[in-house]
Amino acid sequence: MVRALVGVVMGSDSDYEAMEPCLKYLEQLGIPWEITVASAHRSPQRAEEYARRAKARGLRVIVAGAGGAAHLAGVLASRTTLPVIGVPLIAGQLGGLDALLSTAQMPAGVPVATMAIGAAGAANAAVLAAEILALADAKLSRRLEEFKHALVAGVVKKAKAVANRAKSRSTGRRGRA
Ligand code: RP5
Repeated sequence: MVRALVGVVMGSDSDYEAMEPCLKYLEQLGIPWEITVASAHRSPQRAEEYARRAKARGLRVIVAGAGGAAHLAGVLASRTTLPVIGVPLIAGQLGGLDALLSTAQMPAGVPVATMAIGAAGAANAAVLAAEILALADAKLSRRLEEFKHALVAGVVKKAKAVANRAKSRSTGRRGRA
């Protein structure tokens, strides 16, 4: 069995779907992960224990996704020297702004690298975790380079598609005249 390097923790099982992009990107980049649920409010001891044992278990980065009054990433960060990446999720009535502020506004000395709200944030948590791990992993660093090249290629493809659409639009207009 491959030992997980990234621990993904969610405040609730209801966060699973929102955090799936994180798992997808970790897999794409070839990074072994594990996932669990621990709530800063409903099970603070479980959250604390997870963070306290994470490094000794071989984890190198923790990703924490939570919605609402999202204190999970901060609580985990208070109990470990591993980098903690927080993903604010949409839960309840405030569209994730509550989770964004709760995750980002940490006191000095206890950093949480806070991502964008929702799917983009979940994906970026995986990419940032990869960038941290790649500092000591040349193969992963190359995979990240490829990943970034693929992003550029995707934009070039979109630019061509848009140019073609615009071209057919102006050709059509000329045809009508
Ligand atoms: C947060 O409250 C969780 O991270 C979740 O986003 C939200 C709602 O949790 P459930 O009531 O669905 O368990 O702690």
